[in-house]
Amino acid sequence: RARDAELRAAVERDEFVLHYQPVVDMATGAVTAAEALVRWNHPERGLVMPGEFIDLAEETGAIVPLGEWVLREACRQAAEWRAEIPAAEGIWLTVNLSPQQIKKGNLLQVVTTVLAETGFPADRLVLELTEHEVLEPDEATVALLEQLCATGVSFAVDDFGTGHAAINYLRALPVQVLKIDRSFVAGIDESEEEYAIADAVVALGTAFAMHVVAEGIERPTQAERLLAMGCRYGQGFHFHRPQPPAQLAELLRGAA
Ligand code: G
Ligand code: G
Ligand code: MN
Ligand code: NA
Repeated sequence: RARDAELRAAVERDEFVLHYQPVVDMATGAVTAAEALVRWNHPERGLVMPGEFIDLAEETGAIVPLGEWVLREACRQAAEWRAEIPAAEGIWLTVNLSPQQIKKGNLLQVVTTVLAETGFPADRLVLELTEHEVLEPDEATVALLEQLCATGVSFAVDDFGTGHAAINYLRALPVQVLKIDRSFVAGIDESEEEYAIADAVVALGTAFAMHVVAEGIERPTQAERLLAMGCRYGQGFHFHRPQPPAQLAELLRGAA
């Protein structure tokens, strides 16, 4: 309870910051998207990573105001980049959503308001859902995703492959991007079996006409093998680490 109050107070006090991890077109190295990742700039502990507070925030519901802050701040920042940097106009902004935001928050209104306030274009925003949320979506969730989709925003399934989602739901939901979890990428340059599994997942995404993004790419051999499978987009330390806003802006300026 004390830590819940601390988290909520930290949102009020504006103690969170966003870092951004680029997604690249592996054929060209060009940045195609930036994923907003939250960090807590704690007055005593320094920069605290989400692994240390997201689970608690989800349990207590503090993720709802925090998630709204993340969405607003990411759209505000990205709109600023679009105004100043030519290469920023062509990229997508991706923001992680918590299941709580879908179930409890007035998400349609939040997204609509944030886009209107910041001037960030809906068709450049991608909301990342974890596979657990699309596992057995209730009618209200399907309706909400369809309403959001109608505003022009897109959806990505994050950590794909870890939630045992029935692939049937990929057909029922308006999801345009599949992010293959890093656990499926890790061994593809070391084991033929791991390669075959990743290859099948890429084929699945392609069959559903989705953009496929591989996560957690740490070595050039992994990127080469993914490209050979037909997976065009990648994210991982081999390309770029999550970085503070100023550093991402510099990267985008250099791309012009
Ligand atoms: O940033 P890091 O790279 O350590 O992220 C760890 C985890 O925290 C990831 O699974 C990521 O999806 C999650 N995460 C990071 N930022 C956010 C956020 O703004 N909202 C939610 N719900 N999860 C986030
Ligand atoms: O679950 P989600 O994909 O939203 O989380 C992003 C998390 O993955 C962040 O914590 C980020 O630091 C981490 N990450 C990004 N690229 C790599 C990578 O190449 N290797 C590993 N181990 N982690 C990564
Ligand atoms: Mn993500
Ligand atoms: Na992920």
